[in-house]
Amino acid sequence: MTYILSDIHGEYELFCRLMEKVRFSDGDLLICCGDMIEKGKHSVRLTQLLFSIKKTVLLAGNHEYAFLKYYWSLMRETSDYDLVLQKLQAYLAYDGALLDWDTVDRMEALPYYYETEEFICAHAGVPLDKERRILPLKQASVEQLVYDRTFKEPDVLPRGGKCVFFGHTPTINLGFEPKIKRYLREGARGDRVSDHYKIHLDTGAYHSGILGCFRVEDCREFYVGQSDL
Ligand SMILES: [Mn+2]
Repeated sequence: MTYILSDIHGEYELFCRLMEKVRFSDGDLLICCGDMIEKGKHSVRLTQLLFSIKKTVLLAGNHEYAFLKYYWSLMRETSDYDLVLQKLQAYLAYDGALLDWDTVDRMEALPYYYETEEFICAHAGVPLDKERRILPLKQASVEQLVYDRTFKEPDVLPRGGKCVFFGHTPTINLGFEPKIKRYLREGARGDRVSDHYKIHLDTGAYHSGILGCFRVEDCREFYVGQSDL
């Protein structure tokens, strides 16, 4: 099975409970659409756990990107690598001391989008042309993929057959429940990914205490937190 989620933001316990709830196992694929770190306390512990899972597609969000920009700026300033690591550990505050070079290297290698025949994943969304067709992702800037706040708007529905999974803004900020928000195509039932224009994944785990994921094969949603809704 394939499970997609986003914006875990250091909420290690919630993430573990969610994986238990779906009985996640080695044959399953986990896709995380970015923002694993910051806000919650366990940025590094969570990131290292995600890196240890057998089958994953982990994308960078704006928080990983900001961390990497800080890292690159330090590397331009000094060749004292011990100092660089110390500063990066301080940047991730609460559990930053756990940060090692392997984790930094793996964060630097994170992609910014993921595309299949059926769907696209990107942290903030995808760039669209005036007719709302999805522009080639290879040409998109990192800033567009991790920061753009227009894609979340309910009236921004991408044309074409692919569903777009994204996060970045908690769904509660748009006046919805702290759950995954689906945008169904006209007349579609919603039991296939292709029935959706886009699926907004950010349950605002850090603020709401609720973390959800979406299962691709049967389009079921799973939640932990607030008595699991
Ligand atoms: Mn974000």
